[in-house]
Amino acid sequence: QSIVLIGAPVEEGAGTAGAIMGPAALRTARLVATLADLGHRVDDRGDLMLPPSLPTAPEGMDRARHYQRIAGWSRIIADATEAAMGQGGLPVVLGGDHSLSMGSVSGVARHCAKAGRPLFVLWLDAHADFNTPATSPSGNMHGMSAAFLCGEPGLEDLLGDKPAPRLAPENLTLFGIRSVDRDERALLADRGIDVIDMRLIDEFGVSVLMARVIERVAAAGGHLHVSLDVDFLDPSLAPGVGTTVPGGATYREAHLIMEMLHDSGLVGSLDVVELNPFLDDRGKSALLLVDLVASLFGRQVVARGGGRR
Ligand code: DIR
Ligand code: MN
Ligand code: MN
Ligand code: MN
Repeated sequence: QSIVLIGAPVEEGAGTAGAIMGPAALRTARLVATLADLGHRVDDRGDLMLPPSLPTAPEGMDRARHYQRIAGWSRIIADATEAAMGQGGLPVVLGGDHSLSMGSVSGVARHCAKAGRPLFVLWLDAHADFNTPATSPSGNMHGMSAAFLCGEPGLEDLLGDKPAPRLAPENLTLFGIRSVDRDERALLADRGIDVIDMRLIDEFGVSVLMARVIERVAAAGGHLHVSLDVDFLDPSLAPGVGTTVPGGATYREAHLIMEMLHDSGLVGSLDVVELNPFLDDRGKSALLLVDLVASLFGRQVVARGGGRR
């Protein structure tokens, strides 16, 4: 199976500019060679480009900043992940801010629906990204992507005439969460979203909590999409992101998660989002991300044998 790299230099979903440089920084940090050295076939498709003619915004979209551009991006990104999966590839979308997941996961969801496979999403993030245009205090669409995917109201025209099936809210796990807005918190509770916040991680450890997520996907024979937001990591490790939040995942927690995901054999698609090279410290965050992706794709300290353990 090929790993299909899809650059998505979208930055209008975030409040701070700079994520447009994310795909370039990940390539500079040797993402392609690193994956190839692990024995993978890597198909780097370069960066997507926003078409010059953008979708029009429905009435009242002023609460979703840069709606037209995000809608344009979402459509081409969804088509790209769906196509990659249709060709038997494993799409890795290089961001770009987290609004790109509205597109990437939608394309994956379309493929899974055709294949009759239930879709699960693991959202590694400091934030819940569960705002809607009505609840968002900022209007930044990178804070709305998880809610959009679960079918929350306000953005139903985003994908135009090729909408995607909604993600079942019970198949979404938010992991690493430590910053949630007031109305967003109420919505999460009401929808019964599985929220693994930092308190749970401190009490039980990532190993037990991740094993639970993996077991659920395995039992359902599901496809697991992983959406990795840089701010999931502690800001001391990964300063290259516009929305740092103290108390993030440690180096060892993050690698353990990636190693467990690799061993599960369940991950079929990935987003790496919110890297802002303009804010980074000599490429430190980009290099860490490439190391984490390497762990997800099989790098290990000593050979432990393949497959699920
Ligand atoms: C905040 C920040 N919850 C918002 N969100 C994100 O603007 O909706 N920051 N995603 O990375
Ligand atoms: Mn398939
Ligand atoms: Mn996010
Ligand atoms: Mn975040």
